[in-house]
Amino acid sequence: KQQRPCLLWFTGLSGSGKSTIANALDVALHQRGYHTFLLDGDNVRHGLCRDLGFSDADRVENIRRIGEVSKLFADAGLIVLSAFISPFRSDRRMVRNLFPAGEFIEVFMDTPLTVCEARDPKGLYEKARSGEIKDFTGIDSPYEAPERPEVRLDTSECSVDDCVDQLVDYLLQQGLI
Ligand code: GGZ
Repeated sequence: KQQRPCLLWFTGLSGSGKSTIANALDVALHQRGYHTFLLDGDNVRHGLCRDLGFSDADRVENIRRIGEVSKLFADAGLIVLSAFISPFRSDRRMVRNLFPAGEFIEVFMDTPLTVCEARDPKGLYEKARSGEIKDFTGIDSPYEAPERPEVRLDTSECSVDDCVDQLVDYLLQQGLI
């Protein structure tokens, strides 16, 4: 099946739905016969980036490495899905600049902090509020929202299936699939 390599870059707070939507899109694209690769905290922070923590400098290096690896997978012809908080605009711009125009798709998971915090699937927000975890994004570490993302999704308003449909439609419209 014809596809153009590209990078879908999911950015947003912890609990905003990045991994959930990226995983669901990955499945949907596979079912349609496309070749994809998904990068998220589960397969990166335990391996390639296991020496990195959550200081500003470590997050910068985390995103730099993930951007370069994403580029390698795209060069291999794949549709790459990368889901990381990536809180800094300058780092996301750096990754964008690795790609030809139109082949970097910034997907802003714009789920409100209040909703992310209420979900708190791993209890991390509670720990951040109590001071047990320091430098937690949205609590005591910044998140710089994208100004002009290609796609904006709010999982407090939109079901997983609707979010996936929006992304598939975007890829079709752009002629990437
Ligand atoms: C933010 C943290 C932190 C701190 C641990 N701040 O919801 P999760 O648990 O499963 O996903 C979060 C993940 C964030 O890693 P990223 O590589 O995406 O971050 S970044 O792009 O900023 O480099 C969260 C967990 O790690 N986690 N401590 N202090 N998230």
